[in-house]
Order: sequence, then structure tokens, then C-alpha cells
Amino acid sequence: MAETGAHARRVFSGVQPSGNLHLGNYLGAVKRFVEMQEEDYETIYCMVDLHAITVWQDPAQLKTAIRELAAAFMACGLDPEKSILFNQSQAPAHAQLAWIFNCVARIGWMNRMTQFKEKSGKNAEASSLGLYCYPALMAADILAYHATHVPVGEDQKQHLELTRDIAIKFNNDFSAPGFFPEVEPVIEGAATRVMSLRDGTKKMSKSDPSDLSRINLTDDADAISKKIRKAKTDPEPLPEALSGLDGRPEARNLVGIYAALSGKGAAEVLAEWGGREFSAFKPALADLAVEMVAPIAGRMRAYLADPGEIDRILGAGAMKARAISEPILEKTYDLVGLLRSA
Ligand code: AQP
Repeated sequence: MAETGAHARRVFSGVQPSGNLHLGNYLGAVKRFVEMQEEDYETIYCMVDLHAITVWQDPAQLKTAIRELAAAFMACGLDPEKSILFNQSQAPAHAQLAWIFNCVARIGWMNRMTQFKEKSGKNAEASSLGLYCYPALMAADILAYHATHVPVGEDQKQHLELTRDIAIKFNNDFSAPGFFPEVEPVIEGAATRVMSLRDGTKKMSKSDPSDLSRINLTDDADAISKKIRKAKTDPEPLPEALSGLDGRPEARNLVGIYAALSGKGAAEVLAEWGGREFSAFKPALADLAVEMVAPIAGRMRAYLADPGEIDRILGAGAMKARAISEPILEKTYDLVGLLRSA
């Protein structure tokens, strides 16, 4: 592994630049990215623009969305001096390795992916082929760096299991034991699945048509407070124990968000709030959310005032990313038997 620059504790994760980065992305993924940057890991974080185009993106908007996501990453605390930050399309090994993995993965494996079913809806035949084989590109993103740890929200668990299956099959097919590592999903924190504020059974999502369903990282204090005030709840007071959240998805979600933002456990939140009405809990939650989220938007605006600097940071990050991923791709091509002339 040394010849391909493997790191004992290398983190890779990505976020799609598809607009509206929200509290779910923050609590489920980006907050953990920042923590891991400060721990004993080499950290690589990517704006996965090739994933974003699996559904239609307006080309001019996409460039803006990539810069906005870079600004959001940095506004949340990612530091280009400590982490490699870049957009996926600037490191060609992702797409090249994805092709190899398309040839390793089985159609039956892809057919089991629930995210494709959710995203393609009733009209799967009209979805892009890219959306269907999205998980092979995601496996390539991770394995092109021999990453060992992947912080993600709960919704990505199945894709990470597929990444492991692809690594195992490749290593077996090409007699290369241990070449691609079996990655560890890092699904941690009090809010690995933040739900919509309008429907506690649906995950908070960028593509939800209702803006009231999510707290965007660009929302100001008024918007955040309004969305929490209007969040769907049930008429009962908060329960005293966790078991009392069963069958109450909206209550569970708001308690989970409060716990994640305050750094407390959900049981602790209920010990404090059990028996009290949502009319008292919601303003406290709104204050907490404003305190944590509103400053991010201000910092984002400051980064976005200098788009040239963002492009420079992403270019420099891409150079570092290529330096790691290209030797791994070359070794992969060699294992597969693809001729490389000098
Ligand atoms: N609701 C969520 N709760 C916790 N974590 C979440 N993540 C996404 N939604 C939630 C995590 O955020 C990271 C980046 O996700 P992504 O933007 O690459 O893709 P996604 O999961 O498809 O996010 P969205 O918001 O649902 O986007 P759309 O609507 O465009 O599909 C991932 O680690 C994800 O787990």
C-alpha cells in the first residue's frame, strides 16, 4: 500500500453542490468533517459536482453552487491548510476509476439501492444512467484515495456497504488482497438523520420543494425562527423519556436537533424539557439554532466576496488530490491489465 500513498487514517467525504446546504447536511456530515480535521486523520473533502449532474443542473448555476459549497465548507470551519478541499471534476481519477467499478459492480447490486428508487420516483426509465450508477462513482471517490473512514449521514449507509462490496470483489477478482481498503462508515452524532420540519417521516433535503421543510445554512435569524415556529408538531407535551418519542416523528426530530445543536444527549434534553409544551420548547430551539447557524451565513458571504480566491483554493486542493489519486489509479489500471506505454 505504501507505493500508492495510503494513510493509516485517511478520511474522505463529499457533498453535492446542488444548492441549499441545510441543517441536515451540517449536523449529519459537515460538523463531523470539521471535528475529524482536528483529530489524527488526513482529511479530504470534496464538492462532488459529477454526482450533482446525475440530475439536471443549470450550467451557470452549477459553477456558483460549487463556489457556494466551498464557502460553506470554510464557513463551517474547514481549513484548506489542514484539509484537502477540491471539486471532484478537477481530479479525473474519480471518473476513470468509476468506469472500472462499473465493470466490477453487478446490476443486481445497483438494483437494490434505495436512494435510486427514491430519487428516480415513478419514472425510473427516464432517469439518467449516471443516477443509476451513482454508487459506483461514490465508491471511486472514496477508494481513489484508499480512504479508511467516511463520515456521512445515515442515508449513505447502503452506499458505503456497496463500496465495501466493490473493494472486496476487485481485490478478489484481480488477486490484490488488501489493495482497496474496506472502509469504515462514520455515522456519528446526535443527528445522523435530520428530518423535514414539515413531515417527520421524510429526511430534510435540498431538493424538497418546500423551503419551510429545511433550515438552510444561508438563512438569517428571522427565517430560522420562523421555520422552527412553523415546524409541524403534535398536540402532546414533550415526553419525559426517550420511549415517549415512539410514534412521534416530529417531536423526535426537534428533540434530536436540539440535542445535536446543544451537544447534549436526547435523554438529557428530555430530562430538562419533559412535560413542557412545544410553545415553550420551540423558542428555545430557535434561539439555539440562530446562535449556531446564523453566523455561518455571514462567514460564507465574506468568502464569496472573493470568488477568485475560492477558485485558487479549489485548484490547489485538486493538485494535492491528484497527487494521491493518480498513482492509485495507475496501480489499478496495472492490476486490471490495461497497457500503459511509457
Ligand atoms: N437530512 C439529513 N440528515 C443527516 N445527514 C444528511 N445528509 C443529507 N441529508 C441529511 C448528509 O449530508 C451529506 C451530503 O449529502 P449530499 O448533498 O451529497 O446528498 P444527499 O444525501 O442527497 O443530500 P440531500 O440534501 O438529500 O440532497 P438532494 O435533495 O439533492 O438529494 C451526506 O453525508 C448525507 O448523508
